Amino acid sequence: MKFRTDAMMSVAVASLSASVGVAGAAVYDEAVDGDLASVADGPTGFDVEIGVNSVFGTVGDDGSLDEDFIGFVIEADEALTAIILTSFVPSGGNTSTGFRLYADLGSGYEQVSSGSIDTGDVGVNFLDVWNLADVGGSAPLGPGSYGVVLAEFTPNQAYSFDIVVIPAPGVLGLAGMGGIAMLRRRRTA
Ligand SMILES: [Ca+2]
Ligand SMILES: [Ca+2]
Repeated sequence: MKFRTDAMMSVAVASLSASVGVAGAAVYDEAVDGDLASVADGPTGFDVEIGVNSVFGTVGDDGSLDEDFIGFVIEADEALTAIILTSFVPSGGNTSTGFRLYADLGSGYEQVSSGSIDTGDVGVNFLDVWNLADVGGSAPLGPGSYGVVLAEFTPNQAYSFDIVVIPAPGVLGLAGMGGIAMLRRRRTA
């Protein structure tokens, strides 16, 4: 039973990913669009769209602290299903970089979860890793202003990650299936 519900979830997620993958989505590439702002300066805005939105950057440039802070808005008819690390290339003998979730909970952006990445985290959806207690408890996350911060003192750590946004009606179905899966696990436990 557990296998079947997990498989059903996998199929649902895969079909969702496939359907949103064809939609137009945005790219923020520091090499093209400029260095992302520091935490103190507030986020550089990223106009995400339904689909898989990709961010490419480096932190720690020039041997001095370079934080990167990107902010994006999930609209009322959208939901945030994943923030997936797609690459990480450490340098300078360091193996990890801070990777933190921010949100504007009504009085400006603040950190809602700490965290960090290393090369073993490529492919991981950080909505399954971060503490989401302040932003609804679990993915998918609803409408709001979110941000991601990367911070590292070692020069030239390169990273990329995807921000996956879906239409809100699809979220209800997925959340419903998740609820069913949880119920079934509880029954069989
Ligand atoms: Ca940067
Ligand atoms: Ca920066």
